[in-house]
Amino acid sequence: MFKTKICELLGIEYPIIQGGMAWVSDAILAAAVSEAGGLGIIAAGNAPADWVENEIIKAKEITDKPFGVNIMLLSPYVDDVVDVVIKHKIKVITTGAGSPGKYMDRFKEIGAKVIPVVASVALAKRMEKEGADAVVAEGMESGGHIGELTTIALVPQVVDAVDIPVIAAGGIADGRGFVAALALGAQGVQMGTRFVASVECTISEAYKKVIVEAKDRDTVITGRTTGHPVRIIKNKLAREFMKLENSGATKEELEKFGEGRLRLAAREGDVKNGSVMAGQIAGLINDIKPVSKIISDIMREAEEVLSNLSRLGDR
Ligand code: TUI
Repeated sequence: MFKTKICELLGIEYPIIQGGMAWVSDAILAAAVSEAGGLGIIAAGNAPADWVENEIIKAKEITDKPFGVNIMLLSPYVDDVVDVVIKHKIKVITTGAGSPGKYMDRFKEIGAKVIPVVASVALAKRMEKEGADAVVAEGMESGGHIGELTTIALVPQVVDAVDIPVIAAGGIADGRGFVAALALGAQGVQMGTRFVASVECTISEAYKKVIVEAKDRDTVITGRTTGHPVRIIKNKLAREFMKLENSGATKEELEKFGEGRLRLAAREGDVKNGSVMAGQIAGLINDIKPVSKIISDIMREAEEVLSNLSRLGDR
């Protein structure tokens, strides 16, 4: 019922993509999402290339279905990570936190579908011109590094500006969000926070618990002064970071303070002193479910939403 151009482009059953989240999206999560009919994505984040290569090998052992790799363009290892995805002929490459322009030709040479994550119309248009196969239009409701626009404002503007398929991200975690994204003209959705609260996600149980317990206003944006605004859960680290930021700390001091904090929360379970990146939709997420159930629930809810909409005018 919800087969879209994105399903065709990526060879997947449902137009649901799992966001590439540093320290979260590993082979196990990505393979589970692909096995369930969506597109799983391994996130390179700031990890060295050999970690990425290992995860690619592991994912191939778990699933024969297509999966992708997300390249975080601010990573110090970005050039080596690009070499690894080329070597393994990864079928879908998404990028974040910058423009992948200079790598585009090499990605296209291996036949990869290239899907940059964009937060503006200008970058979406530039990506289309440079050969992108689709874009993820990511609103500022998302967790992690974000742009300025909300999903509901950004997505239709990107849809009107480009001819390639658009995938909506930011603030989506259920069938209502999924249908809303399609109503805005998107051909699919990318979700991050929803998949963090999954059985297969290998991060600390403490991190998942924070998301399940989060309420609507529990996230804040930190790092605006560094030029890299990041949405995280309001905790001790967030308060300390904001205090430092308000006291006029330099970009270098703030970066030093923030170093290693995501790993601390995601892998060591220190959700007080660590950075718990999550989207605003965390407040809607109240349970930890298997990935396959997350996807099947969304598809069932989406059908219900459509059928309710079609009866809106009835008396
Ligand atoms: O990349 C993300 N989300 C992320 S990356 C990340 S790791 C990190 N941690 C701390 C600081 C910085 C990164 C955690 N979450 N989402 C995709 C995304 N890309 N959102 C916004 C952008 C973006 C922003 C500016 C893309 C391009 C851009 O400018 C490029 C240009 O040349 O205009």
